[in-house]
Amino acid sequence: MTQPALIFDVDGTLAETEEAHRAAFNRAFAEACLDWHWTRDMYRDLLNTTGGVERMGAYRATLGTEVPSDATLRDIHRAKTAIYGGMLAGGAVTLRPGVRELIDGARARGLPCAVATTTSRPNVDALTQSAWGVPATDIFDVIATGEEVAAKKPAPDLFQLALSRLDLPADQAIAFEDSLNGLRSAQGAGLRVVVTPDFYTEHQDHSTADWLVSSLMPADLSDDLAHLLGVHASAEMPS
Ligand code: XBP
Ligand code: MG
Repeated sequence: MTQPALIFDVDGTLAETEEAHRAAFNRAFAEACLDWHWTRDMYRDLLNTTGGVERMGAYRATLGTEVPSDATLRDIHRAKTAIYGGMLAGGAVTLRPGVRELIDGARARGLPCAVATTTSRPNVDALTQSAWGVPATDIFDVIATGEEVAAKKPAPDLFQLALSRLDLPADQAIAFEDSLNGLRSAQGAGLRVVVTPDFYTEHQDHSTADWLVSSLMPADLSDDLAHLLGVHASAEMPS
């Protein structure tokens, strides 16, 4: 088979962004004079609901209240996105080990690289600006983000949208994910999936993944995956 296109999740996969998201939510709550504060333990459960607005709605439901209104939650989420963008511009997040080398190497070999993420387009640009100093379109051939689909992960819509924009069938691409919701989404679109769990997802069952790896560094890839990606286990020269 020819080398596959690569479709990347963003949050948790390209970078451990969720602590920045959580801090941005908490700052936005405080600025809105809302007495919500999400701890790490709460956030681990809250992440089962993908999408920031949906996550706030799910939390509101646990409180048994209908306030703040949906419109207010959307306003708070807009503020949260601005806060998060500022945090990334200030260098709050770096790429996970191996990500830069994998993507830069794939691009150099002409493999299409795409994004399929629940988060919004400004947040994808914030990450590529911070990590590569360029907008997302300079790194990724195709970008599919949460505001473009009817159903977020674990629905397959985001990966289906990325595949249709790549103009490729699912068997000519591989998805990279960190979470069970993401794994289900990618598998629902018929993709083979590499899962690299992170701080917030390591407790989940990712056993149905095609590859389960601790990082995307060459040394952590299985031989078949490294071969498929055209990655060599060590770039070191023999001494
Ligand atoms: C990540 C998410 C996102 C972020 C917050 O899911 O669920 O909602 O936590 O982003 P995945 P927004 O990595 O599976 O795509 O607040 O911009 O929605
Ligand atoms: Mg993720």
